[in-house]
Amino acid sequence: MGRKFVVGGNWKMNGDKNQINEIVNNLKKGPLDENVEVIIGVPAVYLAYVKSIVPDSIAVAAQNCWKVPKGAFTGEISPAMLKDVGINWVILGHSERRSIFGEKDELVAEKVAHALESGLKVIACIGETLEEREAGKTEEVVFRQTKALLPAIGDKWANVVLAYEPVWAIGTGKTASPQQAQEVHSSLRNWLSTNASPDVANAVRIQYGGSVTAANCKELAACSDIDGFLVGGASLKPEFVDIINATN
Ligand code: G2H
Repeated sequence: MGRKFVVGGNWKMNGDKNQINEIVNNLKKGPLDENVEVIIGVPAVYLAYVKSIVPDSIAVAAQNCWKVPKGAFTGEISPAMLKDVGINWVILGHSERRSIFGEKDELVAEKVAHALESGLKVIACIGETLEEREAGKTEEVVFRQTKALLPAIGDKWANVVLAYEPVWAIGTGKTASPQQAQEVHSSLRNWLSTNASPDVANAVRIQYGGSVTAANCKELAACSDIDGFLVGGASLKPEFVDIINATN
């Protein structure tokens, strides 16, 4: 199938210069599997600093951006600004943006569209809450969130990674079992085959996110439709190297 494994770190609102130096030194020490694409999602204020100290083989991502190039949007940053400081990736639609900051599917789609138009690559996050899962609505929610992205992505699927992150597994220590994750990834791929195209479904990389650790990553990585991880808490720790190397 040839989908390159892709592991993202999402530091969220964590880290200071000392900790960042430690994390980056640890990544430099590795060794990291050269066949894995690595992207670290960094708080906005540290993006340029991190970019200046990581090897080029590690991409740096913003954790959010706004939907127009510039203007009176106090506190926001644009894809053009990210590109200007050498940042080529952005994480959009993370469940914390959706639940804490009220981002709806439509806004996430607008951000994704503008980020892609501006030449950024996007990790687009989707996933259901515990309530939705227990109500049997996992697929309905994940398909709805993805459907909103289709016109935003258009023909730019090569610049998109999807991250399936069941909200009940985020930062809770509860990981989706490999079977649970594989089931959603596989049905999402089938849905994409019908609603985007078979080529898109076959080529798009779908990361799993939600309490991924060195202890559970290998089993998850062995699932045929899991093409990488988006890692929160563990991306701040030395075990992130083991997660990057999960397919070895
Ligand atoms: C999900 C994940 C990173 P964690 O939010 O995107 O966080 O691994 O801490 O559950």
